[in-house]
Amino acid sequence: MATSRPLSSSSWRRSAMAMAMVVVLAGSVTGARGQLRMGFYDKSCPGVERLVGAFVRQHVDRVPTVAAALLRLHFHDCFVRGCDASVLLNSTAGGVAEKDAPPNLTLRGFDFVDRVKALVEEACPGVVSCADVLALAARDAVAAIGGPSWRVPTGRRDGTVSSMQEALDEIPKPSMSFKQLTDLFATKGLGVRDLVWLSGAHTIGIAHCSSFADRLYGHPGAGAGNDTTDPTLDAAYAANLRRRKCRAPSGGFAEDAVVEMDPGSHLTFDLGYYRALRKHRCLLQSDAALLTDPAARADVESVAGGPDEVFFQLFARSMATLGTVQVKTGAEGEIRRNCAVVNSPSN
Ligand code: HEM
Ligand SMILES: *[C@@H]1O[C@H](CO)[C@@H](O)[C@H](O)[C@H]1NC(C)=O
Ligand SMILES: *[C@@H]1O[C@H](CO)[C@@H](O)[C@H](O)[C@H]1NC(C)=O
Ligand SMILES: CC(=O)N[C@H]1CO[C@H](CO)[C@@H](O)[C@@H]1O
Repeated sequence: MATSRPLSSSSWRRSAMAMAMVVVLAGSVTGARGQLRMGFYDKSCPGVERLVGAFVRQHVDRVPTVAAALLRLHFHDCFVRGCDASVLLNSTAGGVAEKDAPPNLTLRGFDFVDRVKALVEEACPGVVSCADVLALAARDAVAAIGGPSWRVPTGRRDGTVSSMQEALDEIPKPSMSFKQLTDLFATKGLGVRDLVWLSGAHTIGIAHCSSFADRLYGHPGAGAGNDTTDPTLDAAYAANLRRRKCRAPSGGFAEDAVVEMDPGSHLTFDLGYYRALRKHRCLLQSDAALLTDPAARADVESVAGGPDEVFFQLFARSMATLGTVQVKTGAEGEIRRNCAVVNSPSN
């Protein structure tokens, strides 16, 4: 727009504003998120998405618990160094990896991702990233147990660094308050509602008793001489956890016992999580935290009323956003051949 006429101050302001908008828009298009695209492998590895989908469906039909494992892996991956498959790397002599950090101790599904990746490598060696394989497999696994599906643009590149300390710092802890959770999500470009809808992932899967032990015993919110259970946990449900689900045969507390996150339907992607949460029957303090914020609580109550489709759409949209967090694209990173090790470990 070459014009020799000096701009009046108001039209200067207008064009400055327009320019600012162009910069903002260009930023979102050329930023890493913009470089992911639907069907990134259409030419370089045609059929890869069908290959992943078929393998995942076949296995999830037989072993539905795989779905929760993959969904959580994808989430943990995206929260540390962006969705770059760093979560899949093994520890090395150089350092302890995310995999081996305490909050990650209970992650499952590594073998499964390695098997999908091996299949993909057979079809197209060195083309498809582990980060994309994980993002696609998580999506397909949730769909396979009757949950929603979402768009997964591809083109993620794999990182070469995995650090236990970063996982400790970046993965949300079940003991976190609403404010701590929303602050952490904000650092990933995720809003309050993304927290509310993504927490709905806890409608599937399991938790170890150690993950919510402090809600059952010695909870600081309970008075001395009282039952020390977290008062925000339904009393009958808490008693059942203490006396049955988390009780070792010896009578002590069974740290390693596992409990269904959504009792009765932990293999089905449904509204069970929000319905249980409404009744204060969720295992984690971070779940209960959603009820401590009036707006989040209203969201929980409205989505719990159904139908499933409303939650599905909201969850799908937030998952699509989660899958783009701080991704590496273009010439960044590498396409790992084996998801557990970087291509040139000597570097
Ligand atoms: C909001 C913060 C979150 C916290 C504090 C949190 C924490 C946890 C904890 C402590 C467990 C139980 C681990 C165990 O004891 O074995 C768990 C399980 C799980 N989480 Fe989360 N989580 C959060 C958000 C999410 C998100 C956003 C997703 C996915 C979108 C997710 C997906 C899952 C799944 C699927 C399981 C079950 C895993 C299995 O069956 O092995 N979580 N989470
Ligand atoms: C990564 O670690 C797992 C578990 O320790 C092991 O079974 C696997 O062989 C390792 N993978 C590589 C490529 O070293
Ligand atoms: C026990 O809990 C009740 C209700 O929360 C409270 O009123 C009472 O003061 C507590 N007792 C003690 C000894 O802390
Ligand atoms: C394999 C590994 O690194 N395990 C660690 C998990 O976390 C506990 C503490 O909770 C450590 O003691 C382990 O070394």
